[in-house]
Amino acid sequence: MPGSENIPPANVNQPAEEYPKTAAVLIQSFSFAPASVTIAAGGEITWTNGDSANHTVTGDDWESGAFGKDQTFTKKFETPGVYPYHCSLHPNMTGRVVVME
Ligand SMILES: [Cu+2]
Repeated sequence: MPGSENIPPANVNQPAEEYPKTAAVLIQSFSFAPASVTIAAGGEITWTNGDSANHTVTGDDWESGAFGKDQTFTKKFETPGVYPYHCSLHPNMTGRVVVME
């Protein structure tokens, strides 16, 4: 078609990057913000504790351990799915990670 020779081949079949490979969650005022975060499979999430209180990021079979103010915890998610988590010190603090294909 006319003009198609001007489209770089690399852009023709390349899918749109729909989901980020990295995301950040801030722990502030005893809640996770945002409470739900979506990343691409193989991506990493970093939680930063903005509270003076210690918190944890605890999933079904993964656990950050308690960490304090301005400290971070980073986890890589390889498998698509929904990963609910909470703070083991304050069980009312909940969040989830959604990992897309
Ligand atoms: Cu907590």
